[in-house]
Amino acid sequence: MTRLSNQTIDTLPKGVETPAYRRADLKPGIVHLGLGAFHRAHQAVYTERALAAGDLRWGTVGVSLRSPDTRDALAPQDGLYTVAVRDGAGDRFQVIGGIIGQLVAPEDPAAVLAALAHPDARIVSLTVTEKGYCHRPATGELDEAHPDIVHDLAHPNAPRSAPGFLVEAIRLRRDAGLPPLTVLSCDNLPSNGHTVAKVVRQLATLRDPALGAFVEAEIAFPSTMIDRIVPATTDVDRETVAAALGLDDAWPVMTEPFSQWVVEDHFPSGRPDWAAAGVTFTHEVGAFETMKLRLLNGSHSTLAYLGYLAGHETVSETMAAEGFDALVRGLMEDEVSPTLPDLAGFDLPAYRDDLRARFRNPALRHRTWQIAMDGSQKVPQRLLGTIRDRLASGAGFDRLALGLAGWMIYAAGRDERGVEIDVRDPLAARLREAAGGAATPDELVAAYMGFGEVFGTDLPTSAVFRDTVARQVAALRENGAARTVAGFGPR
Ligand code: CS2
Repeated sequence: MTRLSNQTIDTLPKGVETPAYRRADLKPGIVHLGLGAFHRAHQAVYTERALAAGDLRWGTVGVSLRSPDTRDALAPQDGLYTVAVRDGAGDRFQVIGGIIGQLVAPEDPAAVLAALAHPDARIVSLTVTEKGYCHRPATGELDEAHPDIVHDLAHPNAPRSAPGFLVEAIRLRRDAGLPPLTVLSCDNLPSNGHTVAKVVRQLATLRDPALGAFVEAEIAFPSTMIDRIVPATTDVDRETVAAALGLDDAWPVMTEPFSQWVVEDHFPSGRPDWAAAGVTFTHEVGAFETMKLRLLNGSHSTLAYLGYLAGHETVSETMAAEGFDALVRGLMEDEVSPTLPDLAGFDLPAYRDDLRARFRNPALRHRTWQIAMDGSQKVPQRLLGTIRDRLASGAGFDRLALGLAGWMIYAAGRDERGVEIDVRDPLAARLREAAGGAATPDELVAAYMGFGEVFGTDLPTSAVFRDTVARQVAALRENGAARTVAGFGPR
């Protein structure tokens, strides 16, 4: 079948939305690090609406920091790709035109730096996942021993890490007298703007204290809350899109109708009119971030680990299994919501109900294994922060502890049938080794307490924390995830 491209886009069926502007006129105002599915289903869609409104300064040059796969898929399509929005009412398709370049950093770091130092560039945004910031999850500090940071300090002009590219780009633009870039993190991190600011400032200072001072004084790092569920694309998805378009798209992205982007409005060098595209600008981003990370992502990780161990492949399948919806409802209402900051006028019960409905969306095959990735980088902000607040108030946290216990058993590397789990995590080997010597639930919890980069120094010294989690580990080991969750009882 013919490939989607500039030459074939005019053959698309009427019902497929296409770029409402002349692509050749786009300027490279945005450089995005981490050209993955989430960015292409989220920020790129908001930016597409801003481009359609006529402001063509905001084309995006996409950068892959690791793999050439996205570039190999999109380059033959002139950067065009399909967003497929799906729910019980069927699929709706939009072809996005705002990605005007696709770079692969390991192949040509100089090309990435040239895009970041381009006179038209004003924003560098990131979706590099939690592990892409080379930080210590428990504290947010730069991990100076991280192999990529060690490399970037030795080879600052040919960086590998996101912080390395950001620091070198800031230096190049400063020395060329160009307007400073706004650095816009779009990853699921608490106070993501402050997190990326801290690692960039620390790395810049290690290179040159004057550069660190320049970052402090001149670079804006607005925080954001991002939300859209975007499962990994499968070959069946590609067939579905090809049948709808009548053209092959090597890497469409599949997503839900819901989308939300809450952004701190701090863009000294300008930004697209994202507000007209549906983005919420507020100074209360932190409250939205905490709410979303703890309610959505905390529940997601709980469903991922317990669902995987119970033998369920997807989130919707897990939600349909006995006890899981009640577990998530109780987690959200009884354990997480009391820890959330007050958001005046916000309908929290409705938000919780919407989250559970989104998890149940049968049209999205969101794999538990996909969400289970990088747990060591996720549980600090998704579960541990909430547990700390519950401990401080003397309140119970059995459901949170069950989700954490699920991760501990998952990360040990074997499922309930003794089959090895393909655990993807920067700390996977060390976690598996630590768990290997633990015979009892108490020993397993104690083994993980040695990971200060995940648990910090406070939780390992809390007997209430260790005992509560060990109790849930014991329940999972004795009864399995399915029976333990079912036995948790109604919310
Ligand atoms: C998921 C998130 O893979 C994961 O860890 O929990 O990608 C989740 O789908 C998004 O944060 C939803 O906004």
